[in-house]
Amino acid sequence: MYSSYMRRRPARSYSCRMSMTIDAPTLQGGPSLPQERRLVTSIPGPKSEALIARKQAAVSAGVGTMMPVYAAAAGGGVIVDVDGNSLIDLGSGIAVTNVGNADPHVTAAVIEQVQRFTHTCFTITPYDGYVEVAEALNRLTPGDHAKRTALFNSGAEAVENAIKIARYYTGKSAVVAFDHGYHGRTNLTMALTAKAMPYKAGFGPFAPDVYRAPMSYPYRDGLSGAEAAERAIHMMDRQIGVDRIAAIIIEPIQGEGGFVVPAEGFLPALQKWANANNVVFIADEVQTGFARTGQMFASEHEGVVPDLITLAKGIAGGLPLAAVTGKAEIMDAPHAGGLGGTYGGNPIATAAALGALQAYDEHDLLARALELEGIIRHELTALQSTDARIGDIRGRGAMMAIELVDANGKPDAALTGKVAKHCHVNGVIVLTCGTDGNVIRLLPPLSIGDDLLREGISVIAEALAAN
Ligand code: PLZ
Repeated sequence: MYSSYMRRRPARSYSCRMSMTIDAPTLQGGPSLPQERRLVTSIPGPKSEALIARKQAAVSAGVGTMMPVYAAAAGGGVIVDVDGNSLIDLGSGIAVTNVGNADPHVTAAVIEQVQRFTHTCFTITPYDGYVEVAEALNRLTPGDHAKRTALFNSGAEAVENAIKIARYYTGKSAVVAFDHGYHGRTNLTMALTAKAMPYKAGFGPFAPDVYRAPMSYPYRDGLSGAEAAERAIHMMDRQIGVDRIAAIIIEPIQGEGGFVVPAEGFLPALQKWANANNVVFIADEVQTGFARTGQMFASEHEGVVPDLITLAKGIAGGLPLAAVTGKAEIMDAPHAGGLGGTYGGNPIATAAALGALQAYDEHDLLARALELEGIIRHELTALQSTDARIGDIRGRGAMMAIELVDANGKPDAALTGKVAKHCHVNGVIVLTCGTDGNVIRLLPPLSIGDDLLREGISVIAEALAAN
């Protein structure tokens, strides 16, 4: 029974504008939560309904929400909502809780730190946790050259800073991103992001001197990695001129753009070209990083050694932290005081990161990501053999997706939306992505169990059968 494991804290109630009160049951999250899909109300239940109404009255309409339920606790492979429904989590809060929600390594480190001090500002009165995270990232990221790290708050902020550093180092200004790329929602990162709706429409003008090169998208373009790289390099040479290009930025596997895995050889060819032309090669591993793909960083699958790498999401078990790590001579180029921010590398977030890094190691989450890939590929391949609407299965590790198409092979966003909705109301959190909105992506926490993962995929199968 729900109440048998629910640990109620002293009753708290929150009164809202309409003087309605809602009990907020406080559960102990983390891996000890029962690992099951269990619906005790319709989705959304009454407590979530009430919160949805309050949200509408209090939160900017520009901030959309995908799931119609409000979270109360999470851990392992489930999120429990305020009505007591337990949902299978195949999203990890967009690839963040790789080590699992409320992982004990993370919560212990946070509690210890939050009781010592919560903030001093690293650029005013520094502390050791920041330095320790920098040392760890310098050690863990690809390449054995001398490295330096700077910490920030979000993926977008890391990307902004990587571009600043690349421009400073090269003395050049043009930046190249790729078709389907996603790099954030700030002004410069909106310029780098490909997709207009919902990220850019109405929010311009955007930062100048940003260009877009063609991506390698094997399912759609049929090109080899070498051919796709030649096409991109030709465009950059002819349309921009290499003597103007400070940096190229690319996700080794595209996230929001549709889990596009470039053809083998594409990334190494771009890296080689960049190195030969004083162009900083930035790998945006915000979504692919931290064991998600079965390597600590996705660049490693093809032996790519980026000049700079941007990191966030999986870095700190759910606390906001981001980083730029890269070659010492590039990272050390800006003048002292040129990089910073009030909260970057906040002590609670760095403590959480050190806890999360322990969890990656102790639970051997690299191996776990590959095991999850095996299960996902097996289940999805079986599904595809009887359903031609699954045009492509792709990804690596616990970052896998299906691209849904109609009878003519065209992207089928309507079907994708219906499949996702079916999953949501049946207790499975799945996310969609893709420039054409026709990709269902699976990003389970690496702490999910085999059976729960299989059950989640079986609900996707039901959703396809019902539509
Ligand atoms: N680079 C590769 O995936 C964030 C965005 C969700 P922030 N992706 C999820 C949304 O709707 O806003 C992302 C990413 C890559 C950069 C970012 C930006 O990271 O931490 O959201 O700023």
